Amino acid sequence: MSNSKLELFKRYPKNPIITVNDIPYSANSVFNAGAIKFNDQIILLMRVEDMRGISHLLIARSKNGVDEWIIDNKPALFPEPDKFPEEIWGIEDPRITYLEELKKFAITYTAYSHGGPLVSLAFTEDFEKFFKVGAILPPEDKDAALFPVKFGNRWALIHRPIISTPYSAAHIWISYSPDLLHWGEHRILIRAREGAWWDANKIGLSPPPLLIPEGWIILYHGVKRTAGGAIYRLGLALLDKDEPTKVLRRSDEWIFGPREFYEREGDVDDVVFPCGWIVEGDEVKLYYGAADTSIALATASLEELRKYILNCPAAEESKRWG
Ligand code: BMA
Repeated sequence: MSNSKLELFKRYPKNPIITVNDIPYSANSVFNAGAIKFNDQIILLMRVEDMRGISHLLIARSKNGVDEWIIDNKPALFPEPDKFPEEIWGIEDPRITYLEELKKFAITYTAYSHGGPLVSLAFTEDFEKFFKVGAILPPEDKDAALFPVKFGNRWALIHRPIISTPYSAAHIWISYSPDLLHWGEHRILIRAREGAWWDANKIGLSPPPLLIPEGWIILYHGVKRTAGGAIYRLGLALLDKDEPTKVLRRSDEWIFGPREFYEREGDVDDVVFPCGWIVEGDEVKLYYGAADTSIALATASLEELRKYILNCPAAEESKRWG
């Protein structure tokens, strides 16, 4: 059970907000959606798993980001293995970042290739037409999102190479690029902890980094393996504003985890998996996949999130149990 006294993110009482029954064609599930505000509407780029088990991305739009979703009747982005062989088993888990300098939205998503999952990139200016760049990092790699700005003339990408093995844990990495295509300067950004921790052995970025005056807020998922299966929960970190390779703070405790029936039971039990959040005034709307089955919403005060992360242990200290 997560700490019930501290509730930074409050669930929308009518969760889940979108289920497979809302999809206008036959599908198995709808979950893990990227989110962005565009033309006074909130857009969700939702992962839909079809009845073969292969995923594509479908758009839902709403004025208030809560209800009255208008859902497209055909996918925005779908696997095109003829042109992009790495998409043979589907495309999943999009994160959207607006790149002011290019006046384009960048979508980083997981392509499921014969060699395992990898990071792919696409652009759009209007959420009508999309331009796929293709794979930007080889397998195994996923949970990637771009920062919206450059750091000293380089773009920065957070991602999670390597699925954990008995010999190595899956940590969150950061890499840099001059052109969004060629990536280097790879290094570990946030380490998975070890042993009994909620974020032991396998972690990954959830939505894209969120800027506050003190730095970039990172919301990440930690996967705890238990005899009953894995539990996906969420924690926070803070990165330096100008040098995002520097981790300033990290929460010891998870701040959100599966609790309600729609998070605890589904195609994959005990999963909360956000790929997008939106800030409007002081409200942060977090869109998360629930149990790999539906999409749910939770909201937080940005000021409370800020206070919470600023009171978390400095990164050095929080390694003490790791
Ligand atoms: C992760 C990703 C997510 C999924 C989660 C739980 O590895 O594949 O798409 O929601 O596992 O199954």
